[in-house]
Amino acid sequence: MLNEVTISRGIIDAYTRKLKQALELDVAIVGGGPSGLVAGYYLARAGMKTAMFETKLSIGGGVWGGGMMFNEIVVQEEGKGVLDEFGLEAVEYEPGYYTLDSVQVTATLIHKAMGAGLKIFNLVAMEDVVIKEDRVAGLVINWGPVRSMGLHIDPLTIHAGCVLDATGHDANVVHILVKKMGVRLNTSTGGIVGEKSMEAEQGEQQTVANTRQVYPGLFVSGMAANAVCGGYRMGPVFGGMLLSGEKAARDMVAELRS
Ligand code: 48F
Repeated sequence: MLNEVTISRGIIDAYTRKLKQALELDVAIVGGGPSGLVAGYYLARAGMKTAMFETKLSIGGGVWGGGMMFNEIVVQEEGKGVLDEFGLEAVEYEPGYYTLDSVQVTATLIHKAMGAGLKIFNLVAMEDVVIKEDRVAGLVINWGPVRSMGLHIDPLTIHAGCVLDATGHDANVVHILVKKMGVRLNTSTGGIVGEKSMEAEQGEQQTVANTRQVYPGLFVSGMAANAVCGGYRMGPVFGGMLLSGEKAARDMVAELRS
């Protein structure tokens, strides 16, 4: 006979165990889009204790919807290596342009990243960062719905060796840091440079070039990298997002091992 209370206890105990294990991390990733998921995969595979915090119910950010809700994405030649790493088969549309089903891409990125050891907390939002000795040293977190409903409820805190802002166009982690701490960033102006309009070729290259540590302990990837360091948008071509996640992971592993 199924006992409803055992079901409840199992969920509460399992979640509590998972959350307690995430209180002290090597890397905390904010945002569950493609760059964050790819970073999470490579970090976990490198043995880094990594967790992802995503404010929404679903993980995957801007991949699900493809281009204007046509649920296909394009990946160019440069991103093919990451697709192969994830076992994602692409259809060559024209030389150098591959199409993939966006639902399959999202599901696969999540599946592989979790299989590698990434822990994911959906419905959990970053609302602030922890600062220790002029370094970002963790996150202040709260339930996503608490934040979106503006409820007056104090948050909880986690510590992390590095934080990755993978929150897309909004670059929410960097915005909070600059707003509250008035710090100087590792960008051309020292501030948030801002995202430019559409130019896919440059945007894709800049997404990778802009992936970096912008303040001690705080890295940026994906559209957040272009929003913070200044770069064009590129729309539903995703090679740069995948390569940005890979580079962010590489840089954070190097930082944590230094
Ligand atoms: O925007 P998003 O998919 O991140 P990305 O890795 O990829 C960008 C592409 O999807 C697309 C594009 C491709 O050409 O331009 O836009 O840069 O996902 C960002 C995720 O961060 C979450 C948000 O809900 C989304 O799923 N997020 C934003 N703010 C917070 C957050 C926050 N404060 N706490 C937790 N999650």
